Amino acid sequence: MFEKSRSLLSRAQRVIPGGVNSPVRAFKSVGGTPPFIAKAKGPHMWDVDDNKYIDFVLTWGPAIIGHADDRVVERCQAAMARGSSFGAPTEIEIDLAEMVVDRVKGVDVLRLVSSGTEACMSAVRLARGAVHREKIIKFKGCYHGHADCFLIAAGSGALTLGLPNSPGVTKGTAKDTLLASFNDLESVEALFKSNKGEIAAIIVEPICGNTGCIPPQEGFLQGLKTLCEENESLLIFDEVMTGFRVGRGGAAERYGVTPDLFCFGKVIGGGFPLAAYGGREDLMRQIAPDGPIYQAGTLSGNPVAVSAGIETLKRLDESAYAELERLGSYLEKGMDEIITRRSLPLSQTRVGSMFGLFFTDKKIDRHEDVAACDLEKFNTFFHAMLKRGVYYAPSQYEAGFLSLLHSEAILDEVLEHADAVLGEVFS
Ligand code: KE4
Repeated sequence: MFEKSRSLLSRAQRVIPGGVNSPVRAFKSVGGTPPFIAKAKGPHMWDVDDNKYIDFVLTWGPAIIGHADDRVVERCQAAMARGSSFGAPTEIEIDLAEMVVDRVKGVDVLRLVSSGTEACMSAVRLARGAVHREKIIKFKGCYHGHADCFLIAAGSGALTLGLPNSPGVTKGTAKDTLLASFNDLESVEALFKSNKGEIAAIIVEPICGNTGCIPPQEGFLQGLKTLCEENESLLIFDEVMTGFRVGRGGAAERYGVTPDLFCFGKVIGGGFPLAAYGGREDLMRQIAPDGPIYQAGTLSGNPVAVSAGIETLKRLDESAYAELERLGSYLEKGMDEIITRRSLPLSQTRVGSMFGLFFTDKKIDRHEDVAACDLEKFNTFFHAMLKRGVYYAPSQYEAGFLSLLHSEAILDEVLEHADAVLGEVFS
């Protein structure tokens, strides 16, 4: 089933760390050989051994209108024929920026960059430079890319001082990142109390998407905003995954909480290397060349990526989000029926077309709860579904995604496989 992928993996491992260009693709947490993908179209991918998959990863979120959309392909080909990058301003960068400003309340000005990491690290630099403080608060289990200040594990002790969670991250960097628990406002208040006047910002995924999918509890996001206002710190929503995924205006609109700064990625680039950060005008005007806070990028806003982003966002109108909600609910209800009929120790989370399936019967409120899941059973489920042509994210700590093309017929196929597989896994 995976012969060609196996031989490609050993060839790849000779010249690329782990044979992959991003660690999660190596299937380390689920084991086995990652399929090398040959092509994708709509809700499907095919690997080099010609196995076909219903794709719930969607390149970790971007392919919300489906892979290789005809109009996106057309627009990108036309843009490419005019030159892929000029290192100079273009009109379509303004078009995309105006689309985001129009869709997202609280974004007055934004800057396009090339990855979610770049967006998040730039937003943190801006916050620190604007309020002249050095510390930030992030949440255990939230991921904001691989910038040093984010690769921090929870330290011990009440102060929850950060510790590097990767070699190469200095203690000097780690001391300025504090760790709190998601959906736990007291853990945030404690950090503000023990670091009075030193915290520049909170950065948070408004819906956790990197420890499975964990929605915010009622009042949590507003509570963060209030704590920031009381402490003259800034609130940064990392909407790299949720932006334009969970609604036209992202999670900020869905939960009615407007942060000071936003980070976007994934969907905004329609599968191309394109991300952005933006927010309050008084803050964004401090970014060079308007202001002194530096950030730059050779390929930022390149016309091919921007063309893909514009075409994708154009397709994401209210009817598209209603359809994504309908399909998400269809899958959730179908899984719920199986879980109830078979009385399985599984719990589901979902926000629109972003979902989590956790191998525990406990409620999932934060990262610590996910760590208590039966990861072995998840791995068995993952591989059994993969063999049946359903490609879940290769980790219990990742979210799943639907596209507009994951029709009810396709979801029925998934549910049939899931029913059979879960029967075996829990027999
Ligand atoms: P990138 O630098 O990978 O474009 O974005 C980093 C990032 C920032 N913020 C959030 C909320 C994110 O989810 C991400 C990246 N997400 C992972 C998926 N869990 C990307 C997959 C990967 O690392 O290969």
